[in-house]
Order: sequence, then structure tokens, then C-alpha cells
Amino acid sequence: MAQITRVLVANRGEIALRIIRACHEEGLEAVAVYSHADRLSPHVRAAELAVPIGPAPAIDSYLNIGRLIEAARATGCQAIHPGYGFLSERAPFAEAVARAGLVFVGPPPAAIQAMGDKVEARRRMQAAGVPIVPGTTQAVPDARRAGDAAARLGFPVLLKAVAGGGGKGMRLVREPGELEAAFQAAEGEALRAFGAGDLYVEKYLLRPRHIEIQVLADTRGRIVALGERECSIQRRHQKLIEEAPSVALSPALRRRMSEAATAAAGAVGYVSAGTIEFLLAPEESDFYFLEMNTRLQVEHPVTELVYGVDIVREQLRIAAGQPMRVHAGTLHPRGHAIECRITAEDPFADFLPATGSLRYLRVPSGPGVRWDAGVEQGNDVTLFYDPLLAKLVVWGETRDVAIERMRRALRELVIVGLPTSQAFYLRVLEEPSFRRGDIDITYLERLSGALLAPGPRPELLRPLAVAAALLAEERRAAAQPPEVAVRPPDRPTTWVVEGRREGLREGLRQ
Ligand code: MV4
Repeated sequence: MAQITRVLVANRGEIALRIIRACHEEGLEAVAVYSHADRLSPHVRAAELAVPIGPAPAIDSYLNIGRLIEAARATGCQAIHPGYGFLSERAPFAEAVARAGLVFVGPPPAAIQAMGDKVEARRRMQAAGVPIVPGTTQAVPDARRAGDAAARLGFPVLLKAVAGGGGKGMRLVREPGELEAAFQAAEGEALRAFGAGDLYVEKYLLRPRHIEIQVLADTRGRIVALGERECSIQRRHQKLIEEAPSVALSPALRRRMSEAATAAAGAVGYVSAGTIEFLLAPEESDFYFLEMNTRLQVEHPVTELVYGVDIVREQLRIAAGQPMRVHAGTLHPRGHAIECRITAEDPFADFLPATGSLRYLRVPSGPGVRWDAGVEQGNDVTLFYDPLLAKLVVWGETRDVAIERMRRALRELVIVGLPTSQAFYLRVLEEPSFRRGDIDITYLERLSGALLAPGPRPELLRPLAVAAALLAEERRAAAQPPEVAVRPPDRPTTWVVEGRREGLREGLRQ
């Protein structure tokens, strides 16, 4: 295989920066691409080279296959890393990269394709002995045939899009009378979203957990599982908190799910990092294959922290044809990791996406804290891309220690200029049910009334006061001649007091 010395990172934000860092640690050069909206983003300056690829809309930039491949060629890259989202799970992109003589840092196109067709994936899993949710392994042609399947399975059932994933084109059917309308709705939605209206039927599982297993496979035929991530804390199919390990898995269940996951990856000839999603039935150890994500995932850091493996560096080694440095026999989870996705959304306004300028940013740090961000102070946040600003990830010896550490880090975090999900996490982490690990995929829906009622947000007053103090100091410094811009040593605390007063006013205005 061709020697890789330079990698094009076909993504933006925190994951572009994450991949660039991995390149540098592997002794590789990185080439960034950026839309006009991202010209001041940190990923652009972190790379050795950066190529503008078009205007802000993703369809004209990060989704433009021709531009990306041309950028790789023009800068002498031998490989392209797609990150997540955008083109990461499009088999035609992986194929186009290969046709251009470049290495795709990800799975073979055939594996992407097999897992992208949800009934094909179910048939392959069944053949490989991986448990699947009871249901059909072919598309059902009409509502009547869906009804036949539902009668056999028992209501409630879910209609799902064959080309789907992530919840689009999915409808719950509680009783026969709802079938016709649900079929029409799901078919229409699937057709609009994926250009294919084919549907299949699954038995609906009540209040399961969402557990996923990280796998790594190399070109030498080795496949290893890096344990599970607990991803049940989600809202409208957007994960908000992920952790590893899950309180619901015994070592024996972890072993069984890991075996199923490596069998799943093997069944499609998988190479690179991938994730097998399972639903885990409540109070039981029955688990069912849901789908496979044939890409690096947002939440990969929690696995990195408990297994001591750099997943992105391993992806780069695997892409270069080298054996992975991970050995199944020596893999054991150590301690506990939690990730909170800090998004530009207002949790007190139904998670309405927010825009604005990051006027002030204080990043949490200290023992066991990792901050993976794609923005820095001064950046503008637009509606062109998803609202993820940063991932706050902590490690602790136990789950309780990790939760306390996350609360400490969230209190250190200060963001001024736009609303974020920060305060929401402080509230969830205080919930007794969360602290018991008593969670499932319906957890937030059931809790959100109590959690997200508008009202005083005392947990944010302190960080706001700090921010306002610094902003007030900035304003004062700007208004004064340079020689007195440095705070006089004989009056060390005045600005803090004034700032706090101002901070309270700012807090009330927000
Ligand atoms: C299910 C299910 C219950 N029973 N399938 C949602 C998105 C897609 N990946 C599959 N999804 C689900 N499939 C059966 N047979 C519940 C969900 C589901 C879900 C799954 C994982 C994480 C969050 C979820 C939120 C709502 C519904």
C-alpha cells in the first residue's frame, strides 16, 4: 500500500481538529478544508495546509465530492478522513476516493452499503448468529402485508425505512387501525429523506437502553471490541450524554455483546473503526442488533478514556495497512468516562438552535478533563451546521467520581454570547434516578418537564459573574491609555467586585 504522509480531513469543527491532532501524533501532515463560514475556525489553523472549498451551505462545500478530491490531489495527500456526518457513510464517496487513487480512512464501500440497507443488514446479522429484533427481513410492499407481519409479531410494532437510520421514516403502530395511515406517513417521509420509500416491520421494544459496542478491524483480519457505550440519554435521536462502561452490563454480558459485535463486523468484511448499536431489554440481558454506524462516532472519546486506546490513531494505522496496536486479550475497561455534548441550543426553549458570537469562552481543565472543541472565543456560530460546539469529557475512578468531576468541570465552563446546553447537564447530573443509573431511551422525555421548566438558573450565576468581570475589565482596558491597562497591584480585587455586580445585571438581561 502507498506510504501515507499527508491526510486530507474532509470535515469541520471539533472532529476535524480531533483528526488533525491524531495525524500529528502519528507523524502525518494534515490538510484542512473549510467553507467561507469556517475561515476563522481553529481546525483551519491547526493543519499544515488549508483549502477553501466553497460557500457556507454544506451542499456547496463539505458535501462537494469533486472539490474534496481535487483539494486532496492539489495538496499531495494520499488519504482522506471523512470524520462523521457529511460524506462519512456514503459508499459512492468512498468509491470516488479509491478511484482517485487515494486511501479512504474508513471501511470498504461494500461494508457501508451492506449496513446502509437495513433489511440486508438484518439478514447478514441473522446469518452470522447476531440477535436481531423480531421482525421482517424483507421490505413489506403495502400496509396489508405490514399488518400480516404485525399480527404475527404482536402489537405494538415499528415501521422502519429500509434506507433509514437515526429515526427518520419510522412510525409506531399500536393497533391494526393505525396501520394504513402510519404506513403512508412513514413511506412518504422515507421517500423524501432517502429517495426510497421501502419499509420493514419490527416488534416495538418498550423502554430499552441504547448500548453500542465500539469495534476496530484491521486489514490483517483482526477484529477487536472496545466495550460498550451507554447512550440512552438522548432527545429526538440526538444523544446528549454518553458514558462508558454501562451500569447495566456485567462482565459476562459485555463479553456476549462484544462477541456479537465482532461477528457483525466480520459478516460485512469490516475494516477501520465502527459501532454496532444494540437495544438492551430492561431488567434482562436480552440484546438486539439495531444498526451499524460505519464511521468514527461523536462519542468515541469515552471509549478512549476507559480503554486507553486512541481510536483515530488506530484508524490511521489501519488505513496505511499496518496492524492495529490493540490486542483483545489485554483490553479491560478502567474507571468511568462521561461525555456531555455542549451545543448551541437553548434547553429552556425546547432546545431551539441558537446563533451568536462567542464573546467569551473559559474552557474547563484540570485532572481528568478533556475538552474537544471546534470553536474558540471570537468565533461566530451559524445555523449552517449542527449545533455541537464542544464535547466535555471526563474520566474518574468510579461513576460517582466521574459525575462529580463533570459537575465541577461544567461549573468551570463559561460561555458568553449565546445560549448553550450547559445548565441542562448540571440539572440532569443532580437527578437521583440518573445517579442510580436508572435510565433508558425514554428517560429525558419522561423527565424533561421538571428539568427544563424556565426559572432561576442559580447554577449559571457564578460563571456568568466571572465572564462579566472579564468583559468589564476588557472594556475598561480598552478605554484607558495602555500604561494603566495593567491592573495596579495595590487594588487587586476591585475589578472582580465590579464585574460581579455587572455580571448579575448581565445574568438578568440574558
Ligand atoms: C427501535 C425502538 C424500539 N423498538 N426499534 C430509533 C432510531 C433508530 N436507530 C432505531 N430507533 C429505535 N428503534 C424497536 N424495535 C426504539 C428506537 C428508538 C431509539 C433507539 C436508540 C436510541 C434512541 C431512540 C429513541 C427513540 C426510539
